[in-house]
Amino acid sequence: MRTSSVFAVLATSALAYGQNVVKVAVGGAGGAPTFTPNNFNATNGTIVQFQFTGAPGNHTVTQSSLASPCDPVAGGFDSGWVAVPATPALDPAPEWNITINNDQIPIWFYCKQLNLVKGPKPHCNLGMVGVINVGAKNFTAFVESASAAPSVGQAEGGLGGAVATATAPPTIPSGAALVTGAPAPAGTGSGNNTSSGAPSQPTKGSALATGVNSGVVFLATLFGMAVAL
Ligand SMILES: *[C@@H]1O[C@H](CO)[C@@H](O)[C@H](O)[C@H]1NC(C)=O
Ligand SMILES: *[C@@H]1O[C@H](CO)[C@@H](O)[C@H](O)[C@H]1NC(C)=O
Ligand SMILES: *[C@@H]1O[C@H](CO)[C@@H](O)[C@H](O)[C@H]1NC(C)=O
Ligand SMILES: *[C@@H]1O[C@H](CO)[C@@H](O)[C@H](O)[C@H]1NC(C)=O
Ligand SMILES: *[C@@H]1O[C@H](CO)[C@@H](O)[C@H](O)[C@H]1NC(C)=O
Ligand SMILES: *[C@@H]1O[C@H](CO)[C@@H](O)[C@H](O)[C@H]1NC(C)=O
Ligand SMILES: *[C@@H]1O[C@H](CO)[C@@H](O)[C@H](O)[C@H]1NC(C)=O
Ligand SMILES: [Cu+2]
Repeated sequence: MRTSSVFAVLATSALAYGQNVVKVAVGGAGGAPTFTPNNFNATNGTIVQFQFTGAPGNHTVTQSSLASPCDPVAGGFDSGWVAVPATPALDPAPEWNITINNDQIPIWFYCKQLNLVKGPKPHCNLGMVGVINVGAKNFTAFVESASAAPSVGQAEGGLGGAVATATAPPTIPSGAALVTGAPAPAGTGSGNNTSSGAPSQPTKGSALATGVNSGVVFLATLFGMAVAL
């Protein structure tokens, strides 16, 4: 009784502070080309917290489209390259948050990696793709279409647009590397097309400056609240 009321309070305060969060692991053990989970729903205001925990890993989170699963979509988000060594394990892992701005439109994404960390093909062909808010569309068909894509688009995107946006590039703790392409600023263009913003150069310093952030802090905060209650 007491326990459940504590959790009810936690859930309520998390929502009150707009901290509806979905964590997605980018990359799997041994370089596996995966997003976990890769098909989920997230309402407006939800933070999708991409955690680059796969080691070794060298991946991107890049918005695409149902029509072209392995190509960046105009005005879409793009984390840029985040490389994680096999060892030592990074704690916290590199991390990138995007906020859902429109939960009525499916948000498709893929990894741009062509190099064969694992497996015989680029990661998008191997199923390193995902969707947020699939609605009536068919994720299995999207994965099949990605596996057959003849090429994997490498253009650099930015922080995103009207359907989902980041406010900063990924955080890069010591030991990891943001190789290229800190995302461009979110465009100020109309609608959801923000592709007029030119991709910016790497801003490794600013990424490092905020590198201590992680979901661990969020969990620790909740834990502290639970203890306090
Ligand atoms: C990560 O992959 C990108 C694209 O293939 C490449 O340019 C970069 O050198 C790689 N970084 C590391 C540390 O392997
Ligand atoms: C989420 O935001 C979008 C864009 O403002 C809006 O069209 C949509 O109705 C909102 N979703 C809900 C469930 O209110
Ligand atoms: C997401 O919502 C759709 C309906 O819009 C539903 O069919 C699907 O099962 C939901 N996915 C998950 C993982 O709950
Ligand atoms: C989704 O796509 C898969 C692969 O093309 C297909 O086998 C399946 O029947 C489709 N499901 C629906 C509900 O259309
Ligand atoms: C942009 O919005 C249109 C409809 O308003 C939608 O069909 C399209 O998928 C959106 N593009 C992105 C990248 O979200
Ligand atoms: C987005 O805007 C750019 C530049 O104005 C344009 O070239 C491109 O076709 C637009 N894309 C979409 C999907 O509207
Ligand atoms: C991502 O969002 C979560 C939840 O609000 C927060 O705890 C975390 O610090 C954020 N991470 C970054 C890198 O901003
Ligand atoms: Cu990848």
